[in-house]
Amino acid sequence: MDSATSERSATGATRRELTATADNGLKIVVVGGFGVGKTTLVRSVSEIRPLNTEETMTQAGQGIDETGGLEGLGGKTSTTVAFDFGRITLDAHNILYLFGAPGQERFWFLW
Ligand SMILES: Nc1nc2c(ncn2[C@@H]2O[C@H](COP(=O)(O)OP(=O)(O)OP(=O)(O)O)[C@@H](O)[C@H]2O)c(=O)[nH]1
Ligand SMILES: [Mg+2]
Repeated sequence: MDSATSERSATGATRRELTATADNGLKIVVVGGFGVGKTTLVRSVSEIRPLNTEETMTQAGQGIDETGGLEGLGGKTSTTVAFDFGRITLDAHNILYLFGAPGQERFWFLW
């Protein structure tokens, strides 16, 4: 990776500036129900430090935001309250922007 166009953030995630030739932005919105792994996906594949809009789930969500079935997956304790955002440079001209929607049914109108 070109050290002139990239740097490591304090968290160790790579920060890459867009190349000067990048002129075509493509977008994918990742949607799906609560806890299916949208945030995990965007975080895993993004070349930039992903936008973090995760907040801790509280008792107010008990009985509404069900984490049943997720116990064996490392324990889900937070949820997306706005949007995930990440980026992948496909080639010199094409940049893929990834958005992850919130999963609760009350946010489905956003999709
Ligand atoms: N083992 C395993 N666990 C996964 C995988 N993908 C996601 N998980 C786990 O499943 C849970 C998914 O959580 P998120 O990525 O926050 O899911 P989300 O769809 O963004 O959830 P909301 O934004 O709250 O709707 C987390 O506990 C992850 O650690 C996977 O491929 N394998
Ligand atoms: Mg999420």
